[in-house]
Amino acid sequence: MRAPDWWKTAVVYQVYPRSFADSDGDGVGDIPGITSRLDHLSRLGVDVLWLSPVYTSPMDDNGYDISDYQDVDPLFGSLADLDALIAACHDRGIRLLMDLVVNHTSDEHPWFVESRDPSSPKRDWYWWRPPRPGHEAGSPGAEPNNWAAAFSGPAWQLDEKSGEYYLHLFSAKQPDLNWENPEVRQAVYAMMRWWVDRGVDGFRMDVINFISKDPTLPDGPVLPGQALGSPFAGSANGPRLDEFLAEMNREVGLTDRHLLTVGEMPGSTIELARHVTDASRRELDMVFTFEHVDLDVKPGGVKWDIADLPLPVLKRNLQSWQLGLADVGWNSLYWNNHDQPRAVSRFGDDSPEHRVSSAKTLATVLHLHRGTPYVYQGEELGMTNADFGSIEQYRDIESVNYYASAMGLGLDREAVMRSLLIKSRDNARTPMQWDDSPNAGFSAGEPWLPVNPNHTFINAAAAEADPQSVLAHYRALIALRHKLPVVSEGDFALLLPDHDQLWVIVRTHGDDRLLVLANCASQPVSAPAAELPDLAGARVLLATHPGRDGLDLLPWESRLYNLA
Ligand code: TEU
Repeated sequence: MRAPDWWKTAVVYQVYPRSFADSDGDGVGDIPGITSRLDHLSRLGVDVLWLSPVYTSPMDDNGYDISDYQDVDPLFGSLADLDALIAACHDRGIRLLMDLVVNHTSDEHPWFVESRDPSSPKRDWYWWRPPRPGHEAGSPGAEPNNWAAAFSGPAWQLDEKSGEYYLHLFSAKQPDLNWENPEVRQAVYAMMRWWVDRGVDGFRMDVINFISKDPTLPDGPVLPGQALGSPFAGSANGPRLDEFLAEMNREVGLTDRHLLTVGEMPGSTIELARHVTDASRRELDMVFTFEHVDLDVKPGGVKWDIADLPLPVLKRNLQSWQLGLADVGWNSLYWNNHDQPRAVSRFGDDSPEHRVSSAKTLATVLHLHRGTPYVYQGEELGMTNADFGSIEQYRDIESVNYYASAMGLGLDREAVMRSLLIKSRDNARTPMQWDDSPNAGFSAGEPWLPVNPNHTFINAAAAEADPQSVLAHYRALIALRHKLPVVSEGDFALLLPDHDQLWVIVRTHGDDRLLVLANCASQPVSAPAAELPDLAGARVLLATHPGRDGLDLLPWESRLYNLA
């Protein structure tokens, strides 16, 4: 039996199945491929595998558009393969988290197919609306409101047959479910129970704060330079979110069965996260905030409008979540995932000189916050952004649509390509780098997305052979979390909050005290002795440059001290 709060000492590893390991040579990763690589996870020491979607899907958004919640897409294998993966995980003491995508289905899901008929009992399972009054269906501006979809264009698609529009906050092939309808909710809960009975240990819930929407679907604010309105003022964190989350928890027995729940919540605030992760409310265990991954955007801009991110801004943001959820609730900790650029390219320095140190230092800093850390596949190797030279190399719907719409609007091509290079989701999706062979040991066939040429030296086999690798550093951090309650439970304090290079953290638990001293810059720095605890006699538990001491730090040098 699991302990109720088992996830407080756990580390989660995210697998993006399409890009992890291909067992059958079709160029796309699959479930047997994952099972064959579980040793990598065991050796890393992670407790949980979060599996991005493997359900039946037309793959408009790489599986986040689901047409059958209770089957596996043939591209990834079969239900039997998934059962085998769950069993193989459990044999190793690894728990398995399914991705739950229930804000929307695929337009090819039978529920939606049925819903296209206005007289069907499923009509109300989605958000169907007539054109804006006084407008003819299909004419410009006839959409029921001004919302933009996340993947470009309006969030409404006209169905010629009925003359009505349906809502899709993501692609037109991802219609939003209407959670106001109790039948929809019961159908989702029944599906979740079916997975729990199959042995899964919890759910990562895709855009779960979007399930409750203001039912009047009001127009959203239009940002300068944008043609359409933002839905997120009206659609995220809707009025019935707490009610739906609590009902889901109760109906599926999420807390009762000690399952892990993490809600992906774009636009969520500390206040909201504190509230929904307050254990006494029995809603969610933790949420994924977007605040720290939205900091490198120009004020008022969208994700493609890239701005510099001063270190104090990043440190203070993470600090505010630490303090905000210190006594109530729980944090998740992440630098990257399948939607975000690679951590080392974005927050570190992926040049040959600094890649290894900066990947290690970023890991130390994140894992020494209080919360549950998430490692995204390849992060533990210090994998970098994709470095694509042409638009033809991109596959991600968000990137491809953004490029097309930006070209349509006459934006500067070079600038758009630069934004994609830095922010495209495909940066995270290039195949996992297992070894230095031509396809990086990922596939015997032609990979669906190009392998990064740097796999010749950044790969798991090379990391295994090197005791100073990024991988070895992650292993040490994960082992420390399991061993020392001060890592998982200790109070958090940030020192030198305004220092623009140093990230200094103190963790305290009873008599135990740890200090992180990290230079988060590609220049050396001298740490101010007067503003730090006395380090004389402190033992170094983990360092980027073992054997060195003193307060003069090399670029990206960091140390974890035991002060007790
Ligand atoms: O992402 C939700 C989300 O809001 C963003 O991360 C989005 O993917 C995009 O990057 C904004 O720029 C979740 C999934 O993680 C993502 O892969 C899906 O595409 C999306 O929901 C729709 O299911």
